[in-house]
Amino acid sequence: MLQTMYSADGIGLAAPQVGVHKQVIVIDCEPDKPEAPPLVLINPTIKSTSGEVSPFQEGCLSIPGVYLEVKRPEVVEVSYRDEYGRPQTLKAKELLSTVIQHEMDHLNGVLFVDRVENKLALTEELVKHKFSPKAVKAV
Ligand code: GNR
Ligand code: NI
Repeated sequence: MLQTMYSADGIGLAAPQVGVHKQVIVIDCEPDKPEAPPLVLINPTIKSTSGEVSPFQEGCLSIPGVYLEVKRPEVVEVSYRDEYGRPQTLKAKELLSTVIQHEMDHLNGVLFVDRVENKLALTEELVKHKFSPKAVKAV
């Protein structure tokens, strides 16, 4: 999964995106920094989220070229097991918080386009990137 994420120039990847039906996500928000190792989150659960939400321009390797604003809680606290099977918790904000929530959505079959509030912008962006009329109509 890390290889796939790095070769696709992604900063996160969820197992279902590569046909693996497991609760596993990998994240590396700073791929150019060797001192910041990638995160592996197994069976992640959200312990808490902040009341404050903030907008962030999101993209997804499963919907190439499409970038749209999504509002999500600013801070998220997650429990998970790392690649060694050790229980961990992590409190994230900013980009990491966004990516954790984006990846955890994938584990539940939710894509960021499902969370886009501006439906007009969504339709326009999907048409622009040649997604099928059926995919657009389902919006
Ligand atoms: O590479 C990715 N970048 C990104 C940018 C903003 C918000 C979320 C992401 S995740 C995405 C990789 C991906 O699709 N993971 O599921
Ligand atoms: Ni994605």
